Amino acid sequence: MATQRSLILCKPDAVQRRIVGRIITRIEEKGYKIIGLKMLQVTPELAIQHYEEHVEKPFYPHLESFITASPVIALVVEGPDVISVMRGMMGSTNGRDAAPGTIRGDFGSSRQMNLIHGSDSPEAAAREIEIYFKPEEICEYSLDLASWMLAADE
Ligand code: D4T
Repeated sequence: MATQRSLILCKPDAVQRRIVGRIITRIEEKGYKIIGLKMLQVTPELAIQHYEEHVEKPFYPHLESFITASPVIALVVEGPDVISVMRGMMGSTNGRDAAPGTIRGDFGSSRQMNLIHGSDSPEAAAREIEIYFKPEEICEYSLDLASWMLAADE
């Protein structure tokens, strides 16, 4: 078990559909700690930085139009194995394939408008957190309930 951080985005469709609160509730109910949170407008330059691995792909122009179409909510979330656990909670990329009970499976049926982004590796998380947050925008604090959420020998 590793305590990790992940960059989570509630994408423009989540903001427009007003389900950001429900997505954040799932993160809080899971027991993860939100250590950074803000609303911002993704610019084309930021989209290129974020999606650098996809910039040459045929779907990129559509992806950029979508991600810049409305503000997003960006979060830094911390907790045990949060990167893979959040990916599980999000579900498959395409909402039509995502399992019921996952965020994408419960709230969407699109591949592009898939509501949420979560870092897919520790390296991606470090890179993406740096893109979206200044160090002083991240709050380090302890959760008083932490000793009831994870055993000391885990
Ligand atoms: P993100 O990165 O947004 O959390 O999504 P995933 O990790 O689940 O999926 P991804 O990197 O493969 O794709 C990034 C982003 O591009 C959209 N997309 C993807 C698209 O519009 N058309 C496509 O053909 C693919 C493969 C969806 C998510």
